[in-house]
Amino acid sequence: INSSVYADENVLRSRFAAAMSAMYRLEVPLYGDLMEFVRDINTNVQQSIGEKTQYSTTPGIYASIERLTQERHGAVRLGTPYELRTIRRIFAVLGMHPIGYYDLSAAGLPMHATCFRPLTTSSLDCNPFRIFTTLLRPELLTSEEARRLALQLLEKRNIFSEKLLQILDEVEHHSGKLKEDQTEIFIHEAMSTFRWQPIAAATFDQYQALKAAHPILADIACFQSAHINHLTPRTLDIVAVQSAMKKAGMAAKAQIEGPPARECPILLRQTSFLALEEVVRFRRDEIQGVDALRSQDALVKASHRARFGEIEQRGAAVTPKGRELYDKLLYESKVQGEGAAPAEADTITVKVFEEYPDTWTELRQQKLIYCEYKVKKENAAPFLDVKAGSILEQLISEGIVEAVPITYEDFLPLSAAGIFRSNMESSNLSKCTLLNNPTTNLKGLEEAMGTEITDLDTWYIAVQQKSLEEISKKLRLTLQ
Ligand code: OOG
Ligand code: NI
Repeated sequence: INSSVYADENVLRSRFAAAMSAMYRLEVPLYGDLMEFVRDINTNVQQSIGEKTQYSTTPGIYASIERLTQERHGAVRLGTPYELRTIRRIFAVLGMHPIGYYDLSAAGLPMHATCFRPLTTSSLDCNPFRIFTTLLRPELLTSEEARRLALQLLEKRNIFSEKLLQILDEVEHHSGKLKEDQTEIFIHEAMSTFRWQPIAAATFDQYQALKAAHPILADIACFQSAHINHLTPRTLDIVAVQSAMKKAGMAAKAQIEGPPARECPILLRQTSFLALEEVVRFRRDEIQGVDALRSQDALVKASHRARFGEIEQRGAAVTPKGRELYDKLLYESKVQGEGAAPAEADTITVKVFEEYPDTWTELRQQKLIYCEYKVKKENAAPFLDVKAGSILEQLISEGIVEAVPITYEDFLPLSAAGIFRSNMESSNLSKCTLLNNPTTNLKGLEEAMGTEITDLDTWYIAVQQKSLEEISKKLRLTLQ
């Protein structure tokens, strides 16, 4: 078989991401403005490498401006296991696979999530497109009535075209590969699953009933597609973009989610501008047929807020020990900053996080972050003393090996919940309750999807371990 018959999944993912970006730019023009701020600021930061030491070790700083300019994550909210399984099949064609489990129930949201992204470092370098994908957990809703209505609406809708399903079957028949000449139609058909549909699948009454039960429920269950609800460019300086957003009059969220600004960025910092009010048309009642949908007068004109803009700055991936310290300090800053004004709360967070080491050497030596190790001097004859502690650390201080923090490629559940909340009408949100003590349910999400989810730490450990094996081989040393 001629391999050029099949599309390369990295190229395909780039084309898909570009198509989605173009679509979203038309749907939400502010997203286009945001991308321009981010591109300009990233270019400035990269040009200042060498001048400002502040940036010189920021993870991703040496990434090509091309990778940074095209790098995005998006998010979709799904209603049923069938939708999740089918989305999983679409993303598999693009080389994106589920990794990480995010329980959002602790934050009062009846849902859990995973992220679809490339799983090899080389495909991440080609295009790190990610989609944060949430699935509704109807069993957590307290209102029996709202649950029944949501499930009834979800059962009736079909967010995938016949053509798309047919292509997916063919692809799976050809061991997961899409034929090159099917690329265009595949992207076109898949896009319709994620496109905003201005005519709702629910009636206005149904929409209002679900919104009263939980605002997120209305967004998940009332529409004809799984509309992409944001696309997030990655910036090298989130504070600079945040102030550019405010200057341009965008309704930027008051606080940046995640860790505070640090010399050595860790994990992920995110902020967003609030969802737009969008015109939606609803049917008046359920018995109205297709004909009614063609006549605009028969529809109720209302609006819905779901889609927003977001930016992110990525730092180093942390180990479970590093994560524990992060969670502890974040909790402490929330407790201490309770009721404080945003600026004051930020100051408190910075103060609390002074306990988190802030040099790459300390972070690495205390095993708080993951690193990729690289040989800098190939033929050096180092003086190593087995009794003087870690051989690896000796190689680093001799300048033979370089330790590069691994970029955090994933998400944070509390930050995600903060982003969700800032984009819902919060007056409604405080009234929402979930079933008492919801438990995390990784197995449930895996069963719904029909595949296993790669564990985050397992993934980062493997990347680190592979680099250790490579340097061991190059230097002919045994490293632990
Ligand atoms: C997803 C919100 C979470 C992030 O970057 O953490 C998210 C959603 O609103 O559907 O996108
Ligand atoms: Ni996001």
